[in-house]
Amino acid sequence: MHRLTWILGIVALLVVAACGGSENSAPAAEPAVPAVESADLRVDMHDIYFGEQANNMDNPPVWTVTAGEDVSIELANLGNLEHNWAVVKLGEEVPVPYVGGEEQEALLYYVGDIVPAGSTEIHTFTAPAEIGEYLVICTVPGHYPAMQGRLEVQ
Ligand SMILES: [Cu+2]
Repeated sequence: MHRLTWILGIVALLVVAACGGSENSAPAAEPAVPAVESADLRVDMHDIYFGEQANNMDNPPVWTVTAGEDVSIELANLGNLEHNWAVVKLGEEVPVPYVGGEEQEALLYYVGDIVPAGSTEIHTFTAPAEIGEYLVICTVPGHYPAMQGRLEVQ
């Protein structure tokens, strides 16, 4: 009788150990790499331009959205300076030369404010309700007009 109790105890311990082992191994079955977040728009920020080429004044990058929709935007600062992405109200002018700060009245909104050098941020904003082609600028002093693009609202 004593021996049977002892054997049952050992079996019980083994079962507990086996269950514990399977619980511990469960997290290892999950993906090691987290899923990549995807955004509706991607904006590459360089020193000192948006997009792929340093010719924003002649050929600004265009990002297209639907009026009034919620938009996620990835701001990838690939440069060594800080930048931002700010939408200017329709029909408003931004002074040139641009020293920063004087655009406040003309801005519809900033998205994400300042993006530090070498970092990527994902933000959401609501696209303007009014259809049109909006000027987008970086409001860091001296970056406009070299750093600009267009937000096409359809
Ligand atoms: Cu900038």
